[in-house]
Amino acid sequence: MPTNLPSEARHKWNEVSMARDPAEKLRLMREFLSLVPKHKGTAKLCAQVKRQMAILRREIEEKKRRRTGRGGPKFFIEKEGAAQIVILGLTKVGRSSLLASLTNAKVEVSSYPFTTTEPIPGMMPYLDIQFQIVEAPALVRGAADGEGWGLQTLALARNADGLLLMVDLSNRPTEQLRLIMDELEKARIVTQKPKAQITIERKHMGFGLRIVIMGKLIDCTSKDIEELLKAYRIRDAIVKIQGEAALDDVEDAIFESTVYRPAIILANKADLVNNVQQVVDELRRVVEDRLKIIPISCKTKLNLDKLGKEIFSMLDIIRVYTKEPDEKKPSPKPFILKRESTVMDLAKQIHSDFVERFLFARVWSDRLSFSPQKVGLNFKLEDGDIVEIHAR
Ligand SMILES: Nc1nc2c(ncn2[C@@H]2O[C@H](COP(=O)(O)OP(=O)(O)OP(=O)(O)O)[C@@H](O)[C@H]2O)c(=O)[nH]1
Ligand SMILES: [Mg+2]
Repeated sequence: MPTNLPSEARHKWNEVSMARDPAEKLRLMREFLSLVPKHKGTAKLCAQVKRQMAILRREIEEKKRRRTGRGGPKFFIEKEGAAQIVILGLTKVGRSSLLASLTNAKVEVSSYPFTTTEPIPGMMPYLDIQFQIVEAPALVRGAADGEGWGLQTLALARNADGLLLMVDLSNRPTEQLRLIMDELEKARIVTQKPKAQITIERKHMGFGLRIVIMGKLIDCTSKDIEELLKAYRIRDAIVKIQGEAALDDVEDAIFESTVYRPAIILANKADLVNNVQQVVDELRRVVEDRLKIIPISCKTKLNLDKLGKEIFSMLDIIRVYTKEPDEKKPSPKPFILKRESTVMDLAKQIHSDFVERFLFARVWSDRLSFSPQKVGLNFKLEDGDIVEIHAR
């Protein structure tokens, strides 16, 4: 999204980012739009800002409703368990049926559309951990622009650790999948690991600019990034760049960061169609092989027993068990870490000062030629490892 905005517009956007009060933010966004010249090159940006304005308006409404005690749908569900997984799909695809099959949640399944009107969580046991599965209200076309419960639903997806994209095999599934993918894209949620991941964390005045490059810059230098940020009057922030990023990607991130959420496609109601494989192939073409597609049936329970494993592997996580030096057995409850995590990541999760006090660790695992093995902070952990940390 190369925009070439006039400098007044860039400065205005800085005011938008700094504003805390939603009504004030909304007013500044309107002013920002009036400063953006309207042409093809800025159309995408304008649409995106309008979407953010729609979300703000909803938030303001929701706050008002709560003040007057009238309730209303919630935006977020507090995370529990090893990960939060949100089920997204059009109405009547069987989201509630799936939630009821996988978890203990009490949900209403019905043959009428739009039965679920607010997010409903349930806990799904898998091995010795639990996933929190959340049924989101149905997606409709235009969700990302505020249709139906679209904004709440996509906010849930943005906040989740992973997504189950559900379609009904008996009812034009490729169209459903296209709609879901379109709305996710508009909401800047990608289901494929992006080349670049950029976060801009605004800091207090006088903090200065800190640019942390953990990946590679494409056709630009950190000086260019500094210049760009200054053009937006962003003077105090930490900018983190992972992967391969070009200057345009950084400019994109100034407006709204793209988030990556891993996803699996669940093709439900396989019991209703005879040519399941053929329809699954058609679905595969929509996502160009990028996502895993699993035919299921909530009615006959087809493949439901495989979902725990699939979710676990989609999330790229490992379970690590800690042991006190003077205990015989490790704690039964594992720590959940990202794949490729090290002893240092584990130590950080246990306690903020554990890394400074760290002496050495001992690791037990069948994959090692002998156990326990004495290791340092950079030792890479794997699923099932038992770790005993020795600290000062
Ligand atoms: N044949 C068949 N019917 C199913 C299956 N899964 C769900 N259904 C039926 O599909 C209808 C809708 O199911 P729900 O689970 O309520 O769907 P939902 O996606 O939660 O729908 P809303 O919350 O209303 O948007 C119900 O009549 C279910 O019995 C399935 O695998 N096979
Ligand atoms: Mg439902």
